[in-house]
Order: sequence, then C-alpha cells, then structure tokens
Amino acid sequence: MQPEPARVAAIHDLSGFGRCSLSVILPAMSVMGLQVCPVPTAVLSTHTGGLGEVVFRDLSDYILPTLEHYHSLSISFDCIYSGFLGSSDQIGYCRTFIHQYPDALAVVDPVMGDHGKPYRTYTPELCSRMEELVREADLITPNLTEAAILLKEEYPAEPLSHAQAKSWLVRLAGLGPKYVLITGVPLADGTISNLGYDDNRGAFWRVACDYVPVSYPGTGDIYASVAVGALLTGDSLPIAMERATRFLEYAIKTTYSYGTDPRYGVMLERCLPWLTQQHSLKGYEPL
Ligand code: PXL
Repeated sequence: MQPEPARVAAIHDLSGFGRCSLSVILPAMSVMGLQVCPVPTAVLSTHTGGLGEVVFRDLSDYILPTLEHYHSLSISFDCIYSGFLGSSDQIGYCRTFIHQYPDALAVVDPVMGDHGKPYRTYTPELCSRMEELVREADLITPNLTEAAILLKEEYPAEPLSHAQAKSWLVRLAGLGPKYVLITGVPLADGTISNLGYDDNRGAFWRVACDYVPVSYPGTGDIYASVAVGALLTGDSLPIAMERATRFLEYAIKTTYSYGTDPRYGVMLERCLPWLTQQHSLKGYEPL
C-alpha cells in the first residue's frame, strides 16, 4: 500500500490576488505530492506590494483553536511551515504549533521584507520578535533583506564575498536552525545565488541563478515551498535548492516573456507541470 503523503501545516496568509503565500504554496506543494493543510494567518484582497489599499482581516484568534481541533482528532504533521504573519501575537502561536509537533520538520520562512525594506504590515515589533520563532526552526529560508534584519546588519551595499556569505549562514544557524537557505544573494563572483548551509555537516552550497531584470512577488514563497517539498520527498539539501531555483527560473522567464504586470506575480499555472517531472539536477556547487 502507498503510504499517506507527507502532511504539512502551512501557516501563512491567503492573498486573493497577486500569486503569493497560500495561493502559490498550496498548488506547488500539492503537485509535488504533499498534503498541505492551510492555517491562514490573515486574509488579504491582494499582497501588499503596490496594488493600492489592501483589504486585510487578521486571523490571530483562529490559529490556536485550530491547533486544538487537530489535536483532538489526533492529526499528525510531518512539517510545520510558517510564513507571512498578521500580527506579533502570531509569533507565539506558531511557536506553540511547533512545540506540539516535536517530530515534525519546523520550517520558518521569516517573511519580513524585500529589496532592503520591510513589508508595509511588518511593524518593528514583529521584525524584532521574528528571532523568537527562528530559534524554534529546523530550517529557515530568508531572502537577503530578511537575513540582514535577523543578523541586525545593514542591507549589504556591495556583493558579498564567499567568506562573508559563509559567515552570514553560520551566524543564522547560530540563532537556532540546523539548515539555512538564503535567497537572492549578489556575490562578488558576479552571480546572484541561492545559498544553503547544513550545520550538521558543516556543508555550504550555492546555486547560481540566471538574472532577469524584473522582480515578482511570491517568488520567495515558491522557492521555499518547492525546496521544502523536495526535502520532504527525499531530495538532499543541494538538490532541493537546485530544484527550487530551476523551477523559479523557468516560471520567471516564462512570465517575463509575456510582459505581464510584475505585480500580478509569476504565471504559476502554466509552469506547475514542471514540478511533476523528474529532472536531472547537478548544477549546485559547494560555496
Ligand atoms: O510573498 C511574501 C508575501 C506574503 N504575503 C503578503 C505579502 C507578501 C509580499 O509582499 O504582501 C500579504
């Protein structure tokens, strides 16, 4: 008999338009063969990246009663995966969720900002408390902006040397997680790379990305959900990083070729079948 698919509790917002958070995490992980159980932290009409006045409903009072309900049903999870939060109280609720499932892979995407700036709804308190949640994680997936906030560093004005990049990865692992992935890092070798670190092995990895002169919302969510989906279905860390990077390259280049409004996100629907195929992946490198 086929075992049940790995089950993921996905604690993120649901943005109706703009292809980010649960709207992309659910299809991407589902098509990879995972069972995703959404636990919405907030419901928004759109993401907060330039689409005007957003309708925002905070769901802070939904998370713990939902957890209790799942407990009463003896539902287990293989992974607790948190992302965009609606309020700083939700830091504590996510920690409780993680504590209740100590055997599950705890993934924290410390969603806080991009391009060197925090997102509109992310208060200084929410940013400063994110460290409490990161401490509980097995794996974190910050972009460079979020990595800088967590490390209390200025957003780097210059590309990072390999030694600096390794130091950032090790310092992030020092906050708690065994595995660290940082996305979108300009390196002094001239690449923009996604970086990974496995603290158990002391192994550093790098997957270089093709540059495309446009930025889409939701790409961090797609990267993290594909990488986590790959890990949960048996990929090694560097292969999972490469699967996520190659998929995003494909989705970004597809979208760019049509010239759609970048605020509408990547054309995920057209690209999802890629995730059902096995690709030979060997483009990662040690950092
Ligand atoms: O993709 C990150 C994200 C998630 N959720 C909301 C956002 C963003 C980024 O802009 O606005 C609501």
